[in-house]
Amino acid sequence: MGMMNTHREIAEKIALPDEMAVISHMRPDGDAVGSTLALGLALKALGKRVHMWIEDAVPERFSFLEGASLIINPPDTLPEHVECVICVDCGEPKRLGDTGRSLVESAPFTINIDHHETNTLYGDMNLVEGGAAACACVLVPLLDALGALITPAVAQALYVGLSTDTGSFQYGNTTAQDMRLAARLIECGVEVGDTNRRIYQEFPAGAFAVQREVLNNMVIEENGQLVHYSMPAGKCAELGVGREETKDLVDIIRVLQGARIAVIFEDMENGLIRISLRSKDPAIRVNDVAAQFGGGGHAMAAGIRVRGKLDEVRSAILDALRSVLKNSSV
Ligand SMILES: [Mn+2]
Repeated sequence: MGMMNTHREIAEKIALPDEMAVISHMRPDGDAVGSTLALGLALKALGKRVHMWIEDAVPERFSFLEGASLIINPPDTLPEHVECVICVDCGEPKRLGDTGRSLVESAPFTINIDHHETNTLYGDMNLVEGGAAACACVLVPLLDALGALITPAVAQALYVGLSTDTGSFQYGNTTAQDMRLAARLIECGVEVGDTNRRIYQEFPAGAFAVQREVLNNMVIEENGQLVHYSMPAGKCAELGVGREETKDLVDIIRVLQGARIAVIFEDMENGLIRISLRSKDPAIRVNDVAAQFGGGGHAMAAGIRVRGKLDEVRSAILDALRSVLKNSSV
């Protein structure tokens, strides 16, 4: 545990077993789905028997990816012949969900491939690049070391991971090397227009009901520096949408011109309040505020899950954010 390995060492280890599993974090995003599929499909093409596991369904917008239907919920027990479980895009075993975590704990060998700075190096072997924009970026040199072919399906899965984790190449984490990787993936067969249309320009009707709700009820304060929205208990049912439609709500309000902090408060109806925090100002580290309430994340994107009442939790967190704004006034 705790040791870092090279691409070469991991490739040599992966080459040995006949049957293995690839697993990623619950509530999967594009990089979780894309990394699971890219590695899973590449290993299958090398003749391995491969299981692909993610707790919670693959989101609708990624279900067009070739092989997406091969991703299933983690089984209750480890299949008999699985010799190795490879975790991708997952900073800590807890994020795999209860079933996934117990599978990893019972696996004869685990490999941890990730790009979260906070990764706990929980694998028997670990390949973690904290500075990489996406787990997909960490996987490509490994696929090369394995001698795996980047087929159009593998390239598309990697491209979706890279594109979604860089905010379609808009976030500051996007490097020239990422652009070169994107170019290589396009050369390997990614259809850029079709892929981007499917992941960014095809929202189900329910998503509009949620967007209307957010835009009608968002609160702007502190001279426009702080914008927030609260989703009360029962709202999803009232709008006729599932929880998966509430995943990226903070992106709807964070684009407010002049906003420095955007927050979504969501009553999860199980006694928990979920909070998503975004900073648009490098001087404001929302993960520090999240840490005060038992949460964490990145400096400009953090989250909290806390037990309590929506209005009480909200007023405590907003107070903390207002004082952060006061102490770093522009
Ligand atoms: Mn990722």
